[in-house]
Amino acid sequence: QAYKNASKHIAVMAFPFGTHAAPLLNLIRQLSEACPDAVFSFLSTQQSNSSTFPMKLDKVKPFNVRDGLPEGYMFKGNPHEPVEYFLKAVPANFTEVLDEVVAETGKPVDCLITDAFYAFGADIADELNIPWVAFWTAGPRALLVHAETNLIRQHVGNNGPQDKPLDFLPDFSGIRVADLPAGITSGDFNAAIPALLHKMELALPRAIAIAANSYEDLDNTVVNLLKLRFNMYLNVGPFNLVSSVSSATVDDSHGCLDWLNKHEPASVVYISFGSVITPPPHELQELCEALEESEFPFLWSYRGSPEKQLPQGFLERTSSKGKIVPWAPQQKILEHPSVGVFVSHGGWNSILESIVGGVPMIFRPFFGDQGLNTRTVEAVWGFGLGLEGGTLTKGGVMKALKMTLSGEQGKKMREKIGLEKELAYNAVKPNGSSVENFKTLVKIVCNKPALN
Ligand code: U2F
Repeated sequence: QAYKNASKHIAVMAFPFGTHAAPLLNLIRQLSEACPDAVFSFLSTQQSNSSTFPMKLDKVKPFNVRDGLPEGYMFKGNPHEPVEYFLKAVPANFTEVLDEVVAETGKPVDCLITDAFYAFGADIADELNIPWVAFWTAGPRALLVHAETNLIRQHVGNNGPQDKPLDFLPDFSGIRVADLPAGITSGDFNAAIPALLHKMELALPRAIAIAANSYEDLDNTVVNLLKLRFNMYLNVGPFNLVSSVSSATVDDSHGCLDWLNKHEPASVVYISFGSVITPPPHELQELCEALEESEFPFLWSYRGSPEKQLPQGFLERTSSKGKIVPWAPQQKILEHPSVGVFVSHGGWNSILESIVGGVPMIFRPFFGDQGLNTRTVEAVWGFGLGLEGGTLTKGGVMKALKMTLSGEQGKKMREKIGLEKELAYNAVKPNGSSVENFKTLVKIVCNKPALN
């Protein structure tokens, strides 16, 4: 029925790993509200759809595509493995389902929106003679280093000196070769993800627009470079502020917010390494020792089984100081006045949420954009710290906690991130930059002016 009455059919192809599909669905729900006569077919894997689709939506319909895993596949802990299998199945797994949807509904596709990772979006859109909109889920700086991979390789060569600053790019003098994602100047360029991102570099200039989960004032010099590079680069975030969707679904079944209510302002360490990573055992050991010895109260969203994986007796010994939960309402936690610092892996969504909460950060980056995000927050924006040596050590964590929670530097960071928070709020006010950019996106996708 939704298809029969719709004046437009928009196909959406999500990347079903990490926190990619959720912000894309978030954007699509906003678009659906702004274009009520359009129907959206949202294609992702079954596992991704079942965790991202909160409920049945009238005009946004999920469709499952093959995940490419061999029969009987058992996950053994390497998060890149399912991604590699999946990437062998694209784009056929998407196009076969899209063809079925079109055949069954009789509604040809008018516009294609994909995760920016999918260079094949450009080919599918060309074949169907429709516009392609790419959605970038990470920060502007990470997009720029992928867009400028060739230039960066020309300047630093392959496997060049790790401490060389990237000062040939505007506002990059604080960023070093070592901070770049693998596959730009080092690592295996032919591995699945670097190859995917290189294809993305070549295809993105063909997108009619790139929409991103950020806002104009965050990294403005870089944003301006992206605008010169692409047909249209539109910051339409941060979604954690724009969306009426995510804040409505706060699940605090573990009582984190009540627990935080019992603590002093800016005193608690919140820890989460996102949706993909669990740090290796020896680093967990060091982190636990640092928490135990420094005695700051902590709230830890822990992926895994803390009883088995954390040092013996740690849970009992820290039970009056710490709370460990399997999943937490992160945005609400970061907005709680008791939280003083966020220890994370440097995922983009976490950084945006920390900005909106006004909470300084400490990073242990693992892969992809995380090293670049860490260095950007530390050296360019000044409201967070990377750890000495880049990994979790007892001494390094204790020093960073002390600096951010009780030192002068922590105070300065809090002031700086407070200013950034204001800019984020300004972007989403009526007539704010993200709101205006969203209207432009609506015109492109729905081919008509946005409803106000
Ligand atoms: C990949 O990111 P991740 O999923 O590992 O990490 P984030 O971008 O920080 O997103 C984690 C999200 O999960 C939420 C949290 C964030 O929205 O609020 N969450 C929560 O609600 N409760 C919890 O207990 C724990 C987390 C990738 F690994 C990164 O490098 C990229 O930057 C990112 C975006 O492309 O995708």
